[in-house]
Amino acid sequence: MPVRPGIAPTSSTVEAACPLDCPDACTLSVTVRGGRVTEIDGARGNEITNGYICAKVRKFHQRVYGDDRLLYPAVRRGAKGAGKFERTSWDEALSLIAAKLNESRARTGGASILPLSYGGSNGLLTQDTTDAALFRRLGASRLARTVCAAPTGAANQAAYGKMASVTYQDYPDARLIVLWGVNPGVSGIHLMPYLKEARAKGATLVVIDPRTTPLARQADLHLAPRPGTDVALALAVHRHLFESGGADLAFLAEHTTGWERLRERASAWTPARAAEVTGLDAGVITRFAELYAESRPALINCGWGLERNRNGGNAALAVLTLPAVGGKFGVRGGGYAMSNTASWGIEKTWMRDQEPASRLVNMNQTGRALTEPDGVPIDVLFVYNCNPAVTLPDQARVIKGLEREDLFTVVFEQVMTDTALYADVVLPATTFLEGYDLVRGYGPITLQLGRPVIDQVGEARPNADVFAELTRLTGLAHDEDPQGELDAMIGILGELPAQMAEDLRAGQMPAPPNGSRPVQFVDVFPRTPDRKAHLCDEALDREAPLGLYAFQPDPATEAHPLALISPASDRTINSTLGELPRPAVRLEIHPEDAASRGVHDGDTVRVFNALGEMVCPAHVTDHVRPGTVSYPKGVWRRAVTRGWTSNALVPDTLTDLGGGACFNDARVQVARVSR
Ligand SMILES: Nc1nc2c(c(=O)[nH]1)N[C@H]1C(S)=C(S)[C@@H](COP(=O)(O)OP(=O)(O)OC[C@H]3O[C@@H](n4cnc5c(=O)[nH]c(N)nc54)[C@H](O)[C@@H]3O)O[C@H]1N2
Ligand SMILES: Nc1nc2c(c(=O)[nH]1)N[C@H]1C(S)=C(S)[C@@H](COP(=O)(O)OP(=O)(O)OC[C@H]3O[C@@H](n4cnc5c(=O)[nH]c(N)nc54)[C@H](O)[C@@H]3O)O[C@H]1N2
Ligand code: SF4
Ligand SMILES: [Mo]
Repeated sequence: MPVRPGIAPTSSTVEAACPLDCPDACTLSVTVRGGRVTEIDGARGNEITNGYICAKVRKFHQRVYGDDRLLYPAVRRGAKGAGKFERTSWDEALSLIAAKLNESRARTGGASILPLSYGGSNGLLTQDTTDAALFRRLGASRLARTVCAAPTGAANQAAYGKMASVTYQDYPDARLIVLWGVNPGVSGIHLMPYLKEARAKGATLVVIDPRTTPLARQADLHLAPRPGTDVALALAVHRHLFESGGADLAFLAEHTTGWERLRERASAWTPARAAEVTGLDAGVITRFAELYAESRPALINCGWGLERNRNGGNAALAVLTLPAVGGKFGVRGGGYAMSNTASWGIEKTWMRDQEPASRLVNMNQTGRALTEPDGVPIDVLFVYNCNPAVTLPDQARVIKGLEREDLFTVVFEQVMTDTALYADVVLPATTFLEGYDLVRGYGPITLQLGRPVIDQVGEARPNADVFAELTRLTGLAHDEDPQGELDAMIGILGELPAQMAEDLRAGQMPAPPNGSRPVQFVDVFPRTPDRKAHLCDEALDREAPLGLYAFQPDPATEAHPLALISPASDRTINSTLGELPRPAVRLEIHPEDAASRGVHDGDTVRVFNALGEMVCPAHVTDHVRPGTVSYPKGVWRRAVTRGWTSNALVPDTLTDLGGGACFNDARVQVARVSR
C-alpha cells in the first residue's frame, strides 16, 4: 500500500474543501484535537463560504466517528440484507473480489460485471481514475450515470455546449430573478445572501415551484405549476416574446440557429392552453411573460426540480432558450444560471483506457438490469459512491435484485448504508477529511485541492488505492498506472494547465479560464462547434422520441391521481448523513386533498400505487399545491415504518432527453391508516 503523510496529533485548525454533491463547494475550517475532528465550520477566505456552512456538514464528524462507520472489510455471514458480517483482512477481501471478477469474466464475459457508482464525494479523484482503468480493462458493463442532471445536461449541451453560466456574485446585478424548479434555501444556501442583496437593490423575484417554499412566500410572483408541465409554461413565454415584439431578432440572427423552429413549436401554446396543462391562471402566465419581456438584466436560475419527469429535458431546453429569444444575454446579471461544472474545461484526459463497447446499463433501471437482464446476466455488482437501495427508482425491484443469492455484491462505503446491508463483501472507504480530492463547485466557479486533515479512521482506504490494488490483483495492471491516491492526484495535477496545478499545490484557488464571474455572450460563448446557441438542435431533435419541445400528458390515473415529488431536504445530501437521527419524515399534503380523504394532520397514511406502498405521518399544509404531495429524497429505509420510501413508488421510466430519472412522475393514492 502506498505510504501517505502522517498527520500530527496536536490541536490545530486546518482548511478542507467540502466535496459533497452541493453546488457551493465550501472551504471548511476544521478543528482537529489529538488527531480527531472536533468542529467543522466555514472558512472566511472563500468569499462564497464567507465563514458559514450548512448544519449538515457542521455535524459531519458525527458520521466520521459514528456507530455506522465502516472500520474494516467484512464478509457476509447471514441472509442478504440482514446485516450480519464478519471482519476480514483487506488482503483476503480484495483477493476474494479479484477472484470473483476474473471468474465471472472468464465464465460469461466482462459484461457480467456491473460497476454501480454516482457522485460519492463528487471530486475528481474519487471516481474516473483507477476505478475506470479496472472496469474498462475488465470489459465490464458500462453505466450511464443518469440519476441526476442528465436531462438538464443534455439540453444545456445541445443548446449551449454547457457554456459557463451566471455565478452567485452577479445576482445582485439582476433586475429580475426567476428561480425555476430550484430551492436554494435548502439546496445551495450560499446563494441566499446574494438573493437578499439583489432584492434590497430592487430586483423582482419570481419562483416557479409546485411547493410554496419559504422563498416562494417571499417572492413577488409565485407560480405553482403541476409537476412536469414547465415545458408548456416556458413555451407560452416564448410565444409571448415572439408575438409581442419581445424577441430579439438581431441576436437570434447573429448568435443562434433553429429559432424559427422553436417559434413554430411555441406558437400553439397560448396562455389559455398552457393554463389548462399547468393548472395556472392564464392571466398569471401572461403577467409573468410580460415581466420577463420587459426586464433587463433578467436572470433565470434553472434548477433540477423541473427535470425529474417525462418532460424534463424539453422543459430545461425551453427554459434555457428563453434568454436567447428574449435578448437577455450580454449584460452582467442577465442570462441563465445552471451547473457550472464544465466551466473549467477539464476533460479527464487521465482516463487513458478506451471505453469498451460493452453493454450500457442506465442506472435508473438498475433493478431491471439485475432481475431481467438484456443479454448476459449480471453476476458481480460493485457499488461505490452511491446508495442505490434508497436513491434509485423502483426501489422494490432494486431490492429484489440485491437479494439475488447468485449475485456477488461488493459495497465500498463509508457507513453501513441500506445498500451495504446486502453486500457479500463490504469495504470501508475514507471520507473527504481523510483523503485528497479535487473539488469543483457547480454554482460558483471554484476549484480546490482537498487534503487529509486526519488519518484514516479504522482501516478505511481511499477509492484510488483500492481500485489500483484490485487492478494489480486481477492481473490487469500496467507499468505506468498510478499506485494509489497520492499518485493519482499527482497524475491529475500533471495534466491540468501548469498555473492551475501550481495554484492548487500552493493551496490557492486557481483562476477559472474565463474568470469567476463570466458574462454570457461577452466573456463566454456557446461551446458548440459554430459558437452559436442551438435553439432547436437538429441532431437532438431527431434523437428525441417525440422531437424537441414535445409535451407528454400527465401519467395520473383515476386510481392514482396525486403527483408525488421528492425534493432535497436540509437533513441530508441525497442519502448521505441519513444514518443520523431525524424526526419522523412526513408526507406533505394540501388541505383539500387531505379533507377529501379524511386525513388530518399527524395521521398515519398509506401512500401507494401499482409499484409499491409506503407508510408515514401526514402533514396537512397549503405549502404544496392541490393534487401534489411531497416527501423528501434521500430518506433511509431503516428510518421509516415499513422500509419503503418514495422511490418504492417511482417508475423506472426515462425522461424525454438524456435518459434521466422520472422521480416526480410517481402518481399515487393516499389513504388514512390511523389517527
Ligand atoms: N440540503 C441539500 N442540498 C442539496 C442536495 C440535498 O440532497 N440536500 N442535493 C444536491 C443535489 S444532488 C442536487 S441535484 C441539487 C438539487 O437541487 P434543486 O435544483 O433545488 O432540486 P430539487 O430539490 O430536486 O427541486 C427543487 C424544487 O423544484 C420543485 N419541483 C419539483 N417538481 C417540479 C416541477 O415539475 N417543476 C418545477 N418548476 N418545480 C418542481 C420542488 O418542489 C423543489 O422545491 O441540490 C443539491 N443540494
Ligand atoms: N426520490 C428521489 N430520489 C432521488 C432524487 C429525487 O429527486 N427523488 N434525486 C437524485 C439525485 S439528485 C441524486 S444526485 C442521486 C444521488 O444518489 P447517490 O449517488 O446514491 O447519493 P448518496 O445517497 O448521497 O450516496 C453517495 C454515497 O457515496 C458514499 N461515498 C462518499 N464518498 C465516497 C468515497 O470517497 N468512496 C466511496 N467508496 N464511497 C463514498 C457516501 O457514503 C454515500 O453513501 O439521488 C437521486 N435520488
Ligand atoms: S454541503 Fe454545501 S453548504 Fe454544506 S458545507 Fe458542503 S458545500 Fe457548503
Ligand atoms: Mo443530484
